[in-house]
Amino acid sequence: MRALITGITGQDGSYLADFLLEKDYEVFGMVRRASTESFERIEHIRDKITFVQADLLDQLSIINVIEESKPDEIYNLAAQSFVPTSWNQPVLTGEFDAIGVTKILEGIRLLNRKIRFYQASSSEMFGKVQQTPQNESTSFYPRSPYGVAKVYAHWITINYRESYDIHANSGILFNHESPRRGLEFVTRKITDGVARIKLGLAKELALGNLDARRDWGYAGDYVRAMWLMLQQDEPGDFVIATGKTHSVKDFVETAFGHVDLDYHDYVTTDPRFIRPAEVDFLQGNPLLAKEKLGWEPEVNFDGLVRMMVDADIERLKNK
Ligand code: NAP
Ligand code: F7E
Repeated sequence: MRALITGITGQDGSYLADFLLEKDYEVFGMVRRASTESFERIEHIRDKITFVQADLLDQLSIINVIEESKPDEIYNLAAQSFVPTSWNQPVLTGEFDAIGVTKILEGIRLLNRKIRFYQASSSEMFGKVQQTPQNESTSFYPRSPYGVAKVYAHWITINYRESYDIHANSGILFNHESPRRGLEFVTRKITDGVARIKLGLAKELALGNLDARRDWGYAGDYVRAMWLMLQQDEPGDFVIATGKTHSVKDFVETAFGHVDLDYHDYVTTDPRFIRPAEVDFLQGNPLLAKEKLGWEPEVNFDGLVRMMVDADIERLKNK
């Protein structure tokens, strides 16, 4: 089997590449041109991946990589994925995260409609939640340009499924984290901060809204669900989540507690990290994924926090 992964240099792309290589896939990774490489997360497997250069902004480049890699499956993980940036660069976020998806679907439509497609949809589409817990039929109410762009991407995926009979799938993934998570996202910011404080490299950690609640899972578990979707006879939309919700404060408390520190001594709040519109509460219902895909998460909240804190301490120990 041959798979093309867009966003292979990102958190999910790296775990998915690990997973597919284990399954003996031939893996093609779409990367964009940069003056310095950002291959850190895939350094350990880079000789097993065939890299193809393209950009979500460039339709012809996408057509060329599909033609070159001749994939059975395409996983579209590439995106501008940081919510705060979507207010500073709303147009770019729309171009990447919404129209970029149409460009890949157009490539499939023109070149080979048998290619199975995975779209990285997001719990940010639920935004100001209309129902709890959120499932595949909960209405969307996005609260950021990122969320709005992902709603477009979600519906264009469904539209190409219905219009052209393409095996196009949308995974509505709730927040998933790991030691490979980008440093600006709250979980990794916290575990990196805890590690620095524990090792004497920092004195405090400034955060924004500590009351926001998320359904946090482990990225390594979530990429398995992406693959499972593409193995089904029928394409579909699936919520992927743990079903449990925790506040940012819970995450902070657990992370500091893991290294025997009291977060009250170190955490400050800074209005710079407060968003123009917030997603206050998310909790997914992964029942359909359990029933149809046989998918369940293996790492729980405490296990995830410990894994991330330990990895950051190990990384920073000799600095
Ligand atoms: P990430 O770590 O930020 O990775 C994003 C990837 O997209 C990087 O490889 C980046 O490449 C690539 N990219 C960005 N703009 C591009 C462009 N114009 N052309 C080609 N490649 C481009 O994100 P992630 O956490 O792995 O998330 C993967 C996907 O799932 C994203 O679509 C995200 O929106 C979605 N999602 C994530 C979560 C989550 O909790 N992690 C939940 C739901 C949905 P560079 O290395 O060149 O920057
Ligand atoms: O924020 C609060 C912040 O940036 C989580 C992306 O992968 O998941 C991610 O989006 C919460 C928010 O993730 C800080 O206000 C407090 O309520 O880690 P985050 P996100 O916005 O939920 C979804 C599913 C995606 O699809 C996205 O691509 O934490 N928060 N203090 C903070 N957030 C950050 N970043 N930094 C803080 O200092």
